[in-house]
Amino acid sequence: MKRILYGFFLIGFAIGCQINGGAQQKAIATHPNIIIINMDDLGYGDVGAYGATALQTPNIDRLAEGGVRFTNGYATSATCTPSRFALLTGVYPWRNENARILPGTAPLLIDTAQLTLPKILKKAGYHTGVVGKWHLGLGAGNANWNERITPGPNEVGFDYSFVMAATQDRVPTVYIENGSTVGLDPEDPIFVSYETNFEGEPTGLDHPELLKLKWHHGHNNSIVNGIPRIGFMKGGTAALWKDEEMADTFLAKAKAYITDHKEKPFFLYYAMQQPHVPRTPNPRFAGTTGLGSRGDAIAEADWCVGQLLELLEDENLLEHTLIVFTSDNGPVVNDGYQDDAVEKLGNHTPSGPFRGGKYSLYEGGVRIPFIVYWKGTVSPKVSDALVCQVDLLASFGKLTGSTVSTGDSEDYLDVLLGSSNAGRTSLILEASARTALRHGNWVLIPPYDGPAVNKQVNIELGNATEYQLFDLKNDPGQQQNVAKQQPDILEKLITEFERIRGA
Ligand code: NG6
Ligand code: CA
Repeated sequence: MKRILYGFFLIGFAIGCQINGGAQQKAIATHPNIIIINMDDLGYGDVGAYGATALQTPNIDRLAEGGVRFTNGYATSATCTPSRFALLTGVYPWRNENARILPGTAPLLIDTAQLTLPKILKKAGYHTGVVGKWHLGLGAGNANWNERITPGPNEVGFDYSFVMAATQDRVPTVYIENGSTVGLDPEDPIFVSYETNFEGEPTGLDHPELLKLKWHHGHNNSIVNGIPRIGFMKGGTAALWKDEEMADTFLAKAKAYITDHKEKPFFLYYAMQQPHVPRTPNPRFAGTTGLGSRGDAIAEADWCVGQLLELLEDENLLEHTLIVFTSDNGPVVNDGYQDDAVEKLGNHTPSGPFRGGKYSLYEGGVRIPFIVYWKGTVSPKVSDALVCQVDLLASFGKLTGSTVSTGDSEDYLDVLLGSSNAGRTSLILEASARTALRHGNWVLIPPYDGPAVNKQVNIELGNATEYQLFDLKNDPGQQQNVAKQQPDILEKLITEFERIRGA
């Protein structure tokens, strides 16, 4: 009831309408709760609704079957930090040269003066929270993890934050709640460095006998919970996270956030850590899929999604909550640990029909699951409209009554809600600072130096000495470069690419 009254408040004061019988409906229609579930390295082909058969994802499928399932949904980038930067700021990541995979010691990437999605929603009366993977830098650089770490999520629009600083494979391996390390014993301070080890501390390189998970490439610095990480860390024993409990921990925080803020419109950015490495599914899920730890981590994540939906249902919030389900970038099977994901992959194809994966400029890097679910408001359908996470800012701005423009983020609310198919015509794609253009059904990849394949992860990166042009309509797997056969289209796309890139 309070929620509805609050809705009246918003309609009455923020929009200036008369309060009348229709206002209740209107309040919910313009100010639903918003949850963005952003998975980490989940591929297009990892979800049942997107064609996976070797792996079951019944809860994500439930969202897909009851909502708009986009087949042309994109992250802006094939890696995490830039992708998340764009999702939260509505700005293309290649405009910010620091938007690269960040170490745990990096300063906050988002300027505190910058417009962000949570800031827009806050202004519209929302309570805003982030739970999960941050990976957008914290503090002013080389943060002191034993004091309040600022600026961070709470300074760029989130009222509440419970995050890991970077990635599960990077130090510091602790949770940070509203800027403070959770469970820290002041007598046992944390020290972090990405340059040098701390005297006497074992590393994955020197002490393989201490490892429960072996490294394959990189990931041979400090050992935490028997897992070798990227970066060096010492101390903070009581605060260290337990990897196998991470999913439960984030889920509990996400659920508590919802329960605590259900009386008011809320925005929850639930940034799940699966199936990024190290894949540490809870023992309840280990071994359940036959696909090894990567599959088991996805099964665990799917269960978390189910738990969240159950809570929303129990709280009678499902019809008042718009849910976006997506992933920050495409999939990778071997991302640096010997974790059986390669050996047990079988016929499963994490990138679905697409070429490449994480780190790649090919579709596998950036084409990701993208579902919009809003029970009772959004009608189920499959949409082939071109949509991108960079547009969530302007679109949700529109939904909640503000007209916002960052230059890059455009309002596609009608498309996201399934009432229009007129998605983007052009979109710049990024992978490790290289960019490409999707325009209509065409993809243009300019020539880039560098290896064609990253052999460590076994992924084609999209680098070639000549322009590559693909017709996704006839060739979604990007097998035929038609740049030579289609000189007019090639020229048109080069012009469009340079126009947007400002070259
Ligand atoms: C890479 C890591 C990889 C992963 C990635 C970030 C090595 C060799 N590889 O540098 O394991 O952590 O960074 O992934 O260290 S992302 O999803 O956060 O972008
Ligand atoms: Ca990622």
